[in-house]
Amino acid sequence: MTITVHHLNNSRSQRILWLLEELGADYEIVHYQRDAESNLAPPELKGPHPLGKSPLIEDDGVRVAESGAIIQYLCESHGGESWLPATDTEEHIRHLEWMQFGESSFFVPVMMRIMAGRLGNAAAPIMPRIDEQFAAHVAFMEEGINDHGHFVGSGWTAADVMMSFPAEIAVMQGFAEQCPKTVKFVEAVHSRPAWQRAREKGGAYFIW
Ligand SMILES: N[C@@H](CCC(=O)N[C@@H](CS)C(=O)NCC(=O)O)C(=O)O
Repeated sequence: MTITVHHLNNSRSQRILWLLEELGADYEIVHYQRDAESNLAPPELKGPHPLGKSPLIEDDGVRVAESGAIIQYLCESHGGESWLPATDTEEHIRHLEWMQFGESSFFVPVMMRIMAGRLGNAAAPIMPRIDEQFAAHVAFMEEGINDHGHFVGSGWTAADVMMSFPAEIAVMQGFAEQCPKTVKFVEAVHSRPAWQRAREKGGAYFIW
C-alpha cells in the first residue's frame, strides 16, 4: 500500500520524506506551495488537516498528523524498528525526551521570536528574554549531541530525524560558530543519500 504524504514546500515535512527514503517505503507526495507573500500554507491543506498544517500522512486509511507521531508510526509500521532504541533501556528514555523536545520546548522561543519580530519596536521589552531562551535551547541541543554525532546511542535513530529540523534552524539562524557539533550533525544528515533523494523529491528547502 502506498503512503501519501501531504507535503508543504520548505517545511519540517522534509524530514518525513527523508525517513521514508531511509526506510525504502513506497510513498507518493501531494505537494502544497507556501504563499509567496505570507509564507502560509495554501487553504487546500485544510482539506486533509483541519489546521492546514504539514506534515500529514495517510496509510491504508490511517491518517497521522504531528511530525513526532508520524516518525514513530513509520518506524513501528514500516520496518524502522532499528531506528528506535529498545524500550527497556536508558537510551529509550533519552530518545523519548528528544522526540518531544524537537517539537515542543524548542519551538516555544522559535515561534515567539517569529511572532514578536513582526511587532518591531513594540516587542523590544520582551525580545531579550526570547533571544536568551532561544540561545539556551540551541545550546542545550548542542550539548545533547554525543561523541558519535547523534542524539542517542552510536547510530541513527528516530530522534536524529526529529532533531534534524531544529538543528537546521539553529544553523540558519546564525548559531553555526557557537554550535560546531550541530553543524556537523546537519552536514551528516545532508550527506545521506536518502536525504538527498528526499530533497530532490520535496522541492525547495531553505538554503539547502
Ligand atoms: N507540531 C506540528 C507542526 C506543524 C506545522 O506547524 N507545520 C508547518 C510547516 S513547517 C505548517 O504547516 N505551516 C503552515 C501554516 O501554518 O500556514 C508537527 O510537527 O507536525
